[in-house]
Amino acid sequence: MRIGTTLTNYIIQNQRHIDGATGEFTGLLNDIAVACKKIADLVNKGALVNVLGATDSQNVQGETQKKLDVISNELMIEALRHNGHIAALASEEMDSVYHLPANAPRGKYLLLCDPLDGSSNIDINVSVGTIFSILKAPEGVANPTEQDFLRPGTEQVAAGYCLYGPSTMLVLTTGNGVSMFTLDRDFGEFLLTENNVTIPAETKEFAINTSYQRFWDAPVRRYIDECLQGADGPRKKNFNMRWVASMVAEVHRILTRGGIFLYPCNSQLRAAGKTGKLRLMYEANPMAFIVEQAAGGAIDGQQRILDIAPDEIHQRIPVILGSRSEVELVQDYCRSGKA
Ligand code: AHM
Ligand code: MG
Repeated sequence: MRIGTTLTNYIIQNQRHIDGATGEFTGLLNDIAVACKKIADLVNKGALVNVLGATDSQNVQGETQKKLDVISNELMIEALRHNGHIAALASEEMDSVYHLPANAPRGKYLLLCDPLDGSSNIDINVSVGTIFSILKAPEGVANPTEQDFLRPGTEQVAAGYCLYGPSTMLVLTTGNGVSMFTLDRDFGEFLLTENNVTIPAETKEFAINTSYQRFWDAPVRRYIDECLQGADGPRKKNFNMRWVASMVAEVHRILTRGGIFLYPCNSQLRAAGKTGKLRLMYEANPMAFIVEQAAGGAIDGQQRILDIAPDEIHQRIPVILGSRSEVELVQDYCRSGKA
């Protein structure tokens, strides 16, 4: 598709090729884009509109919510609840599934989202993002339950994220490659700036929070240790390292120039009764879909993330994603359990 095409045009043109398309999917993506533009505006204005800092509430995961976490969640709901494009919504910031008002028309999609990912970066003016995942709703169910959301990532109809960085960018897959759109603030529209995004298979850059090093399992320790040995070690090349602490920014970097991102489980998380840090439904699945559509890999260590059958909506899992050959190497180490 032509570079410079608006997101709306892009979606309409893509939908023409889908049998039985009614325009509802176009409407849904437009709703999401509207919410993202509003969030982008607030992130951009920051302290000027008093949206920085924490609230005194916690989310279901026991994390203190930032003001912008709560506001972004409200903006997503506001953009979607009366338009008839979704049947229900689930969010990292809400304990349970959000049901539409009784009088609101029901659509045929389920939306899952992390309204503002990378919360620890909000107050320090570093990139944050919104992540979303779209599933088909079960037919004839007015108020879908949590059970209806528990589908493996392979069933996602679309997934994407909006990165609030120096530029605001919306990155989208509908299962037919990955496209990037940049927000033209004068124009108020997301315009296509890159099509058929492909992650290079090889890389020399890794991203992991090394402050947890003493809690890592042996396979992760081995992989990172070999990267750090650089040209003197078994990898025979020097590696660079990055850690933004915003998954959206890390994935965006990997889509742009390759790399591997690891947020493994570790003994500290396990001691706290957790199975990982990142959430399967709001973070891992949509990012895995995008990364795979860009020729990369995404695993939990042992298996492909998209194949995981979820047990519960706020489930956490280990995430390793990025350049395919690196992800496969980590998987080999994890499967053989070698130190
Ligand atoms: P959040 O959804 O509460 O913002 O947490 C998810 C974020 C990811 O974007 C990022 O990769 C990770 O948490 C950073 O965690 P840490 O501070 O442990 O390095
Ligand atoms: Mg998050």
